[in-house]
Parts: sequence; structure tokens; C-alpha cells
Amino acid sequence: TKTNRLVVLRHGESTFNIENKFCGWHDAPLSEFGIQEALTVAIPAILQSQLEFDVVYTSVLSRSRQTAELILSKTNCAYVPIKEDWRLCERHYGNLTGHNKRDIANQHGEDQVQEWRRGYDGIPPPIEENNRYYYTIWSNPIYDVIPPGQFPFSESLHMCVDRVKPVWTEVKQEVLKGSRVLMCVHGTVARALVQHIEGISNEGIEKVNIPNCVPRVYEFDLNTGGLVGAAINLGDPEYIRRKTAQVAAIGD
Ligand code: DG2
Repeated sequence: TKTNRLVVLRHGESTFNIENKFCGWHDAPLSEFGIQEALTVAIPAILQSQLEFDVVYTSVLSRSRQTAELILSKTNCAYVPIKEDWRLCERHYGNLTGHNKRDIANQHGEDQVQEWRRGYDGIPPPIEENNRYYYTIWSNPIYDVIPPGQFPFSESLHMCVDRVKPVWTEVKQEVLKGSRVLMCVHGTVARALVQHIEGISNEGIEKVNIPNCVPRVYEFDLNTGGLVGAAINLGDPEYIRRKTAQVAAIGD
């Protein structure tokens, strides 16, 4: 049977990830470590598996775009087109945006924070005008493409799953036509994609955590459109386990 592969990847560590702050729609760049993660974790894994791409999808946020550009420039694929889509942005973290995850846990309790972070229908409180990032997010020109009425104030995983769905439908068609696609996205968007692709239940996806820069590879049967085998995370299993546990935790 003829098959084709698709890669889903979360961007490298951002300056907000390193400070353990909720980021969402704030456009934090990659940290120095995040750049190194792209160079020393994602790229060697992609080269070792001899993966090449015909098109790369990113969100309109710098951290996903920067990661994609690093990968393309170091894998002899600098000519590959990048398609930006706002619907691949991280979920909007509402009024949690910019706050330290541990501080929020100390104020509201760990269970509440984990419900906001991982609960399928956990919607963080909507962003308010006195939030430090309220105006920078609203007025960021990267969001000018958003249709009227669709600019969120906060989003659950469920809402993110719904907004990612039409993009996934489009990408799947391209994959099944033989296009080799890399999707360079965010933690919550990667979980939304994993749910669509692997058909995981709403309860099941709450337990999935996505580490930065670990390529997740899917193989599709081009005749049936179905998955061939399970997803494969490229890289050192011990490293992936450690990083996944870090993402799951609230941190200190
Ligand atoms: C993180 C995810 O998203 O945070 O928005 O803070 O992938 O863009 O770094 P990303 C954020 P958690 O849901 O893991 O707390």
C-alpha cells in the first residue's frame, strides 16, 4: 500500500514557558533554550528519519513561525512554503495570560488550575482590561485576519478542537494527495490535532501532554485515508518522558 507521513510538532520553549507563565495569545518569542531545542532536538530527529517537507503549517505567532524557519533553514528546505493560519494559534488563556502557573495554583488551588489547563471544557476566566497583555493582544496586527466576532476572550481545549477542525480537514486532504506536511504548532493545538487524528475520547485527551520540539510522526494509508500503526515520537524515549512529565506538572 502507498503511504504518506505527517509530522506534528510543538514549537521550542518560549520566554513565557521558561518563566512558567501562561502565554496563550501573547506573542512571546522563543527563548535562547528554545532556539537550541529546535537545533538539537527537533532538527537531528527530522534529519535522522530523513523527513522532508513540501509545505509547513504554522500559527501567526512568532514562536511557531520561528521554530518552522529554523527547521527549514537547517534541513535544506528553505524554499518550502510556510502557510500561516490564525486558527492554529495556541488556545487563548483568558485572564490567566501572563500569570505564573504556580502563583495561580497558590491562589486558586492546584485542582482548579489543572481544570483550566487540561479539562476538556475548562474555560479560564475571560481576559479583562486590567490584564497586562489585554491591549497588546487586541491590537497585535497578526490578528487583523480574524473575522469579526471570532476574537476570543478565553478558550477551552474543546473550543480549540473546534477551531482547528477545518484546518485539519484541509491538511488531511493535502496529506492524502501525497504532500509531505509539517505542522509546527502549540501545546493545546497539538493536543487538538492528536484528538482529531487518533480519535481519542474527550477524557483521554485530558491526559495527553506535548513536549516542545519532539516530532510526532503519523503514517496514512493513501487509499483508505486511515492511520497506519500508532504515532511515533522521534527522539530519546527517556528525554521525551522527562519533558512530558514537566509539561504535565504545574511547576514551581
Ligand atoms: C502554553 C501551554 O502553550 O501551557 O500557552 O502557556 O505551547 O504556546 O507554549 P505553548 C501556554 P499549558 O497548557 O501546558 O499550561
